[in-house]
Amino acid sequence: MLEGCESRWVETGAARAPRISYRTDHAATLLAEPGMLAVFGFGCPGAGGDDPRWVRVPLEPFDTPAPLEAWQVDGPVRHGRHGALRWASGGGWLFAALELDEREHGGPAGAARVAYARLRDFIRDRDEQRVLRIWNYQGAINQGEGDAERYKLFCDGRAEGCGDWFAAGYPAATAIGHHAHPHLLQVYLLAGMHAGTAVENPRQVSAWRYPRQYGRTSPGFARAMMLPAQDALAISGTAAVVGHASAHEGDTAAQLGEILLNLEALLASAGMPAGFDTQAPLKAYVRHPADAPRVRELLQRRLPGVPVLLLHGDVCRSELLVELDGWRYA
Ligand code: 3EB
Repeated sequence: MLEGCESRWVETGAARAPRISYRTDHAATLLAEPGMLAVFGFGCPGAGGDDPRWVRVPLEPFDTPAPLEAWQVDGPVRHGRHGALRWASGGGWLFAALELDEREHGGPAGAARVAYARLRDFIRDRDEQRVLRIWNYQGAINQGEGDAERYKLFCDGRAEGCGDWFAAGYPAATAIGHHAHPHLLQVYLLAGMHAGTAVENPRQVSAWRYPRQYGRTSPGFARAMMLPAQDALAISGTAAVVGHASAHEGDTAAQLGEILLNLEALLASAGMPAGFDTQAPLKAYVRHPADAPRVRELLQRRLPGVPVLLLHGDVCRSELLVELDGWRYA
């Protein structure tokens, strides 16, 4: 008596994808629900207590009141701390999060190196060894010139901290600049017991093959990750990058149009049905607050009914004004 996604579970033996959704409940209410792996508040929301599953993402939402993001899995959830690292596991999934003060680690590169080394060390002893999706939120991401731009230093440190961790293939990822404490680096991830399938975008050069002009260390991420049961696609931060070049400099609406073309190409490349639906939670990171109403209006027109959370965030190339990421369920 199995139907829908559950039949995929039986076929592959892999756990059903976490259900990611935006919810208007209080954090404590969500954390008390069965199978709650993690709950995210945006900006500086009220207390979610000291539960390791409660995450304050340092990006201001453009909607008030902003919803919380909930990750829910099948089965009981355990959680704990490992030094500064917080984790939760259940249903074959692992959530882990770490916030560092760059000043304690010699700057952006050192902090990224330590963050990735600690996450790697922690995950080494876990059943859930396969990192599928990572989020990185860095302060003042575009500050500094050339190879000394803070995002590029982050890329250097990330690669050092990873070592050969992702030699077999990169996870999907997002790297966005926040406007909270400038020295705060936040990294969190989703891992599972089985490998996913990395998906690249035929319209875009793979990030790890970007030419030298974008930095000493190419960013290590896949454009998307199909989860092991093939029931959900985790979509990396997607900007108006075509080939390896930034498109439509200075034109937010045109960049958004290009992003939607990139997303369509990515879904096709993943073998996913075209378009997004009411089950597909997306985020739009908008550099200039003045652009937020226009971005919201365009997204409502182009993606009607799709839950999109608008956040104030800086894309890692200063000429890029908007970026989308999120999930597409099969
Ligand atoms: C891009 O396409 C935009 O460094 O982990 C998107 C997603 C971007 C992830 C990362 C960077 C990262 O190159 C930037």
